[in-house]
Amino acid sequence: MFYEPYPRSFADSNNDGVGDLKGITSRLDYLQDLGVDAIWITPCFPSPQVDFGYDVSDYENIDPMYGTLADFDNLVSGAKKRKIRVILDFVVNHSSDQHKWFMDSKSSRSSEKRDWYIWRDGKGPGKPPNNWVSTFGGPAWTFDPNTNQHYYHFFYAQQPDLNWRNPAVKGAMFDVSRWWYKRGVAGFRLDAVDTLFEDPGLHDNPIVGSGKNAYGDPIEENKYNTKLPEVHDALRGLRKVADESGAVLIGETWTKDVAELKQYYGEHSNELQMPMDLMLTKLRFSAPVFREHIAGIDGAGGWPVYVISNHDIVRSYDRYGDGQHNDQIAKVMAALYLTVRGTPIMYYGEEIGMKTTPPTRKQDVKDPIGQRGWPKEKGRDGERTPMQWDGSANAGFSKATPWLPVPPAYKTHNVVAESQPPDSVLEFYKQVLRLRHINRALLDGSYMALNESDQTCFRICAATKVKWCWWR
Ligand code: TEU
Repeated sequence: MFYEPYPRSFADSNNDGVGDLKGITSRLDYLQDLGVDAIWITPCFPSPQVDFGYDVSDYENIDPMYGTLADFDNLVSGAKKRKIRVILDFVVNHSSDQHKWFMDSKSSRSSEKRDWYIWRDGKGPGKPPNNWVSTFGGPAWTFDPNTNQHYYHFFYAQQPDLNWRNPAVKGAMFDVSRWWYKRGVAGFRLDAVDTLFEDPGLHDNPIVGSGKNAYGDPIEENKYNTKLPEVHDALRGLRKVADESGAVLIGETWTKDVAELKQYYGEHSNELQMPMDLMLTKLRFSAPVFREHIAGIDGAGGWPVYVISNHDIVRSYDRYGDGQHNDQIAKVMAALYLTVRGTPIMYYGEEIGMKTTPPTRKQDVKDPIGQRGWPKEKGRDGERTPMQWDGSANAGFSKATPWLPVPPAYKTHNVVAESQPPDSVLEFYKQVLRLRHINRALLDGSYMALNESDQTCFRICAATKVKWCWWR
């Protein structure tokens, strides 16, 4: 079972209100006891933190806010002692605009790094090269008056897209992954892989309908700037490097259907070992709906990777919960995704039934997309609130005021309070995970749905012989 501790919000060791690597290290016993086999840490590299670390200004270091490389090494060795592997987040599509590569690229048209990013002439004075809008609002192009060209960014302007068509960029990114593998990293979660390539002809994207999104932009189909076939070449390249170290690649793969998800494993199983099934997060709580979906994923030929929550979406507790039986529903969901054939990836706090608590006033919003899209888009603060460790001030996350407020529900839903009652969400998670680790059928058994006409979801596992891989 893979666990995602969002480092800002997991545990704060130096009491500055922001979580850090030493904080994660201090909670390794908890993670081991819970039944965690690997942790995926969202970006902890040096960053101006415009997108809370997804704007990396140095791929081969640790942001002082989170600690040092030595702290990272301690975390890896502490985890290893507990048979927990460490996975990092690789922001492959873009860097920060403060990365030295981009600063160099921006400095002049003749810069050696000019072609490391996507620079184009506008269609005319004040006009961007085409109609593409950023998924975080506004145009996907920003004009640089110094060199009189626009640069492309699928996300914020502070996150310029790297040019993956440039072999030097590819090589540099492959080297970054090697550098971390040598340091003991067991693999990467690859961020936003769909957005790696853009149509070189820069065709305008089709506009869908006449409405506007939360940012006031026209709604576009990302036909020419996402999911280009070249993405798979890049993944094959990254996989080759991963194979040198026996590492695993997880993909942030937002797919429309099973057929699309299947492609990410690679035709010869030579791309991602673990493309995430994020479609699961969009289903309503219904046994027949889940059954149909899981049958599709299980039958796709690859090793399924189930995700029900992460740092970008409303927590599963609220999404599947009916407002009355949320704890019970959280347990049903745990039983489901922790026992189906595949690897589950759990977001921190799911095991105690944490809920999403969005800000109620615009001035409290920290996530820029929430500031930009308020009130329609409140941003992602609500699912990033501090981990609720106990019933003391700040839920035991920090002695200082946390960077995001601790929701009132921490009084009932916290690790200490849920460690005693045998029917708590936490105890349920622990019991299921214990079973998962001792029962061969739950580890590598095959999947068969039972009672298909019934509204309840039963299944059976029969042990089969499969090649052992540590991430399974
Ligand atoms: O998310 C990519 C992504 O698809 C987002 O657009 C997602 O749909 C959005 O956050 C929902 O509001 C990844 C990271 O998970 C996210 O935290 C980063 O902000 C983003 O990449 C940019 O690096």
